[in-house]
Amino acid sequence: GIIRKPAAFISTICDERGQELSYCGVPITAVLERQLGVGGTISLLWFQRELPDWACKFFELVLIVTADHGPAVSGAHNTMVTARAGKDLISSVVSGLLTIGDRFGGALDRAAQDFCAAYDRGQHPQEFVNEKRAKGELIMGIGHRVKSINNPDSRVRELKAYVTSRWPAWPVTRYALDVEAITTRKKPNLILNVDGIVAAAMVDLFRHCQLFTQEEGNNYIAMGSINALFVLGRTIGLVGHYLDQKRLKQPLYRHPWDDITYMSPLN
Ligand code: Q5B
Repeated sequence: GIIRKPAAFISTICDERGQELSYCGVPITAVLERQLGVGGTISLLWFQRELPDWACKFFELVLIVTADHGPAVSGAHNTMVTARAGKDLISSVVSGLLTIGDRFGGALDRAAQDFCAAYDRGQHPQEFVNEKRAKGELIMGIGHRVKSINNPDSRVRELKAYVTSRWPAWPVTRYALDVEAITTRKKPNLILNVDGIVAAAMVDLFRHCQLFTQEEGNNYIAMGSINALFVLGRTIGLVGHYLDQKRLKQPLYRHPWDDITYMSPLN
């Protein structure tokens, strides 16, 4: 009989071979006619299922509120410096993206894992905070350089309002808010930040939309799918900062000497 050559790749999210491109089996014309939008496209290409409208709209809300947070943050700064060094769009955007990590914009996956593990083991939020402190670990999804209870983050307020009005249940988000109530008593800037609220909401989305098993939800978190929302959103802003610097014809950046403390160990 005919022996089929084993395929080098398996792909399960997109098929462009027929007359019409399809995203996870849904023809592109249907994606457009049914107005699935960017949220619905993420739902098909990342999660291989059609998630409910409230979930797709949430993805779009996250993309909007994480798109940019000014020129001073690590990602935008790197992109601007790179653009001003004469580099191209991709190099400049990638140099911004590479700053995303635990402390800046990339705390979502670990925040999701930590909040949901603590919630699942029935740990009181105060014990969770105490345990983190005892281990000398920062709580992912908590804290902000400039936002605080006295200068609230409107992005977090909007996300919280959306989740608490649209989610079938949101116990992990409740847990994260209970943690925030404790940490802000210690320092006003130890708020539930934009990473933290998206992370907790995504755990509740995976668990309560009735379209994922718990194992599937946990796997998507472990794979980095929640950080991916921030990465995708912030890419919009990084492209904006690149274009801005080029449009303004900004010269090569050199950091001023008076803003550097030179300390040689031999002097
Ligand atoms: N302390 C965010 O730090 C920041 C604590 C904590 C317990 C915590 C810090 C942090 C966890 C990671 C996280 C996402 C680095 C942040 C984002 C996107 C962004 C960014 C933008 C955008 C801020 C001072 C004192 C120390 C610390 C204690 C601080 N955080 N304790 N758990 N999580 N958070 N990252 O203000 O006793 O004085 O020694 O790493 O969630 O990135 O806009 O900027 O859209 O672009 O520099 O919003 O919180 O404070 O590190 O000097 O600490 O607070 O132990 O205590 P800060 P530090 P002590 S959202």
